[in-house]
Amino acid sequence: MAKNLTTVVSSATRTLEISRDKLTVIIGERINPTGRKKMLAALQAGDFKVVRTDALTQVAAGAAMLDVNAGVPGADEPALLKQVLQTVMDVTDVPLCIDTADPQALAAALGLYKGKALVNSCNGEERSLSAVLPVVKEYGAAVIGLCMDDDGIPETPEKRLAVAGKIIERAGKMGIPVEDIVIDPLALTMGADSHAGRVALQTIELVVKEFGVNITMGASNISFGMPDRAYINSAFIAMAIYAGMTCPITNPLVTEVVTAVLAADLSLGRDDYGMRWIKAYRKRQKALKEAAS
Ligand code: THG
Repeated sequence: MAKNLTTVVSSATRTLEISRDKLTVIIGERINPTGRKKMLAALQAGDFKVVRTDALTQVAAGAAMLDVNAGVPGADEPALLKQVLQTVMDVTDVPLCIDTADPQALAAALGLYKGKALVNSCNGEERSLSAVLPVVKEYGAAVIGLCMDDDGIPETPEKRLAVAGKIIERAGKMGIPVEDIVIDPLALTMGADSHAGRVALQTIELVVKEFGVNITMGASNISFGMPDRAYINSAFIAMAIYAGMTCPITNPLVTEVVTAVLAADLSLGRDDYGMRWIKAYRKRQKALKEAAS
């Protein structure tokens, strides 16, 4: 059983520790034009109002970090990602997760970012390891490692563990410490494969036991194509937290998901005196009263 590691990320003014001994860190997923027509159209038109609003509402709803993705087809991604990132840094001080598959956009964003970012992501493919890890090292960032490689996404938890191990080993050889690697076991949709949830959960258990690293996941992927996604997502996220996930990438505007995270932290003894749960309850009550008046 490996020791639980702490990943430290920061903004210009705030430091955040991600660990299984602390409250779960929600990484707000919404600053991402993929699958969001309104944001895509706004970014294409050079309008950053939606980005500003999404940053503020997600933090108000409980996101302790924000994922920033500017993947607009045909756009100059290094330039656009920098603009989106600057917009987010202008309105909030939570640490950011820079979500791009383009190494040039990544370097441009890390050059602009103030603090220690979480890079989203590299995977076990040779091409990815050799392009992303040197940039991560140069800027002293932390990085998400996806459990997939040149052969695709492995079907079994054991094979995903092996990919995680390969990423951790390669990062270590480059001088990136193991605590700065956050593993994503990969949540695929259960709409296509009913075992997708179980495989992700078992991968979390294996990776945590072997390496003690922090774990993230695009936790709403699991329910794509299913009805009543919020119920699925909230049950799944609570189970994944018990298995060892520490920083889910998800939508904090969905009450079921946020309350499931709070209840999971309470149930695992991370919420002293239930103060956080009670505070969130009062906030919901206040919002209800304001909506009624
Ligand atoms: N792992 C890592 N990073 C990731 C993912 C992952 N980044 C991208 C993605 N997956 C996580 N981000 C999102 C963002 C949005 C949605 C899901 C995952 C989403 N959007 C709504 C939909 O498609 O129904 C649109 C909602 C809206 O318009 O408000 O669900 O797995 N490391």
